[in-house]
Amino acid sequence: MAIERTLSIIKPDAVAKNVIGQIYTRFEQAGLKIVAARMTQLSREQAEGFYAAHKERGFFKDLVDFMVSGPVMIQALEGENAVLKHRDLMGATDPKKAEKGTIRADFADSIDANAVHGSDAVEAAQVEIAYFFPEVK
Ligand code: RTP
Ligand code: MG
Repeated sequence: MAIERTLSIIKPDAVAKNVIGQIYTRFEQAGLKIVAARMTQLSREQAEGFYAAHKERGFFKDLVDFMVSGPVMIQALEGENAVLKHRDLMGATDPKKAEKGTIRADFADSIDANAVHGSDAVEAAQVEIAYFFPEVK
């Protein structure tokens, strides 16, 4: 299986709940290694640029408003099958539909405040990692 990298964001709701460590433990226990990390508060420009693929969607403004509402913890994760493995740890976008034991089932409150972001494909991960960690090769 291929060693991949994926971009992960612990969103403002989960940072506010003080569960960064619990989420990091899940990454580590799944064999995902943190290869870059930064806590920051996103500007509107950064959040809009990051979610540009969604800019025509009805939820875009709510998504950007939420992502700039407080600090986020951004990390690049590396490991076997990292993109899918991370998506499995996250659970479904809507926490009400997320499987028990996933990050969103355990820590998220709503489809807007859904605790984590994860790249959805290897190509997207490369773009997203370069967006936040241009120094990481
Ligand atoms: P993410 O990009 O944050 O990892 O989430 P995802 O792949 O599971 O979901 P995506 O379709 O990429 O949507 C990005 C974020 O937009 C919000 N959303 N709201 N109200 C809605 O119907 C709706 N759909 C999506 C969610 O917060 C989602 O994480
Ligand atoms: Mg997505």
